[in-house]
Amino acid sequence: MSNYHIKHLEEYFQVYRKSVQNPEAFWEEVAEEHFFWRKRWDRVLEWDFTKPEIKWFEGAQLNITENCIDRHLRSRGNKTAILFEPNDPGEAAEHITYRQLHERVSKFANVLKEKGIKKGDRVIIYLPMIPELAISVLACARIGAIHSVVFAGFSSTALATRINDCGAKMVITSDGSYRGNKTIDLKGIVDEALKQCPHVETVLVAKRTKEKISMKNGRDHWLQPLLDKAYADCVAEIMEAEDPLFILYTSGSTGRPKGMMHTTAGYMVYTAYTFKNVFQYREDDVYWCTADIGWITGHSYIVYGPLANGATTVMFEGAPSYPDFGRFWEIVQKHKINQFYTAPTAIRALAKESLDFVTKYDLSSLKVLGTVGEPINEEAWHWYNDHVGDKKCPIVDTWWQTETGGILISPIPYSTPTKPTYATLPVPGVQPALMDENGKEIKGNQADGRLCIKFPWPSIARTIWGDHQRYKDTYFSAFEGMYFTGDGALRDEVGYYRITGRVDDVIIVSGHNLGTAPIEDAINEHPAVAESAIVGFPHDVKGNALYGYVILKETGESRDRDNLKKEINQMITEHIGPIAKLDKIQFVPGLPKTRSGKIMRRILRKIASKDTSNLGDTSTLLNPEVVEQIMKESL
Ligand code: 7RM
Repeated sequence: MSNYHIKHLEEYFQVYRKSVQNPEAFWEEVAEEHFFWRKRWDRVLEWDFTKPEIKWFEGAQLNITENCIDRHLRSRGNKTAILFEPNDPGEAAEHITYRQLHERVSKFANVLKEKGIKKGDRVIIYLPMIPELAISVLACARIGAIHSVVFAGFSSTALATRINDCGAKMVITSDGSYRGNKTIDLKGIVDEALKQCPHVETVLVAKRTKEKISMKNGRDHWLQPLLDKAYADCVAEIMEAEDPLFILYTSGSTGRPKGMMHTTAGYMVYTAYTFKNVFQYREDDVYWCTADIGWITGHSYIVYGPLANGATTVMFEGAPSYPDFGRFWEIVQKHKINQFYTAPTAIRALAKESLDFVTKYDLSSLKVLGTVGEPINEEAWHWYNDHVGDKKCPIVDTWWQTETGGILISPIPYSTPTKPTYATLPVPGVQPALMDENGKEIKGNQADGRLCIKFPWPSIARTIWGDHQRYKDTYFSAFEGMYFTGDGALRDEVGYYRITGRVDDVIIVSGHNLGTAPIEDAINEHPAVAESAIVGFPHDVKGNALYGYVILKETGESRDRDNLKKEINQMITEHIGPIAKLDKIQFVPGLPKTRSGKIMRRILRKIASKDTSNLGDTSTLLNPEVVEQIMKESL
């Protein structure tokens, strides 16, 4: 029996038991057998959740790109590593073999070096889903630079905040991007952002749309001519196990985004291990995750996890609705996809369209279907199972977070019997706990509480960049000695977990985590706005949509309301991005507040979801009369 590849349920239970009885021996065995180390570790694990401090494989030396690329060259040199499918179905797909990937990453790494990037420097990557995105990520890792990918749908303000927060010297971008029938001027967004970022010395620009853009002399360089001149070999920087690999920003419930910092060895071991088991990847399979590399799902399960296993991983530039709603299934047929991993919001959007878009294509290559990002509702689960998987493909409902680096709760296909809406059982090495309001663990099956993890797993984020105190406060202070996820969960009679959703002020819209605070900050910048509060309400495609309650200043009272609504959404688009736009905006005379001045979002949430039969205790409100009025005028 191998710990590395679970093939049936008894094996899962055996492996799981071993993994919690002796986590260090368990992960040591996985690390030993499946990776290439320049130097072996001295200690497998050192941890203290009260500080908090977590170190895996201390003393080990490695480079993650040697594990993702070089060590496959001999046996898989001509195998496709990255299969790029462009936005436009008329443009040819590109197969990048492991050998070609080695050359392209090496050249790119040499360009980074030539432009003065050294180990430990931060590099912001703001690119669409084109091969240069994965290649630049790997090129950073090759030389020990810390990459921070910013999703190319974010606005210039959001980009500038992230550039400044991590102190990046370089930005990698493209002239523009394609998505569906739209062309976006990415370089223009970067130029706007950089007005606020004096420390950026270099901008590398990949050519994609060939639109005319402006290049700033001395700062901006076209990528291709530099690559053409670069050496095709680049010795990998030797990294310590706990050296930072990347920073990825995620929204918090308050204020600034949190730069989650992941380190090298543990992240590599865990993403590789979970990729192999959760997707049951076999040598000649073609695996496709539809996420963008700008999110953690793309980092762990498009780039690092698959490549560490020598897999063929698909990168799709486009949208599920372009040129029509059959695009995903056309790609599945075209590339004979074996594992397909997407988000519930995409499934719901496609399920609303004619079934012909699905039945038109041959989906018989599919073996495993996955979902991630938010709870999947029963209807969407069945549609996915019946029409995409033809009832033959296990659905892996994978629960995890930017902070966890990899999948923590998920069925293992062909081992764990699935159950709609349940993420089911913890991955080996993961020890979940449900906590009650008093901070006590609820033992036994059949429980409902806040989801915590009791013991470190190798890919847990090690800190928030530049703010360790916030890391401690956010994740390790709510429940003593535990990592708190921010999610609520149920456990059924056999111990299966069902994630019920966020219990903090993060709202998941179409699978994107949005903190309420940054959106409110953006709205409040509008000159006519005095104060605002955002809540989520159920939406049949997006999962949640945003409902904004806005108090106008006296000067705003006379303004046309429809124009104001447009301007408010415009503010949000500029500060955060179009994904954070409000579906409904209600102008209110006041917001329900506690005596300590905290907005009672619970009440606003109920009004927004038209569930006002029982508003709960409003006696602690400073201004109970405002609730009546908000209810009367609600949308
Ligand atoms: C991977 C990712 C994290 C939050 C998390 C949950 C929610 C993710 C599921 C899920 C129910 C799932 N990272 N979430 N997966 N909820 N079932 N299978 O999405 O940092 O962007 O979001 O997403 O609330 O805390 S993330």
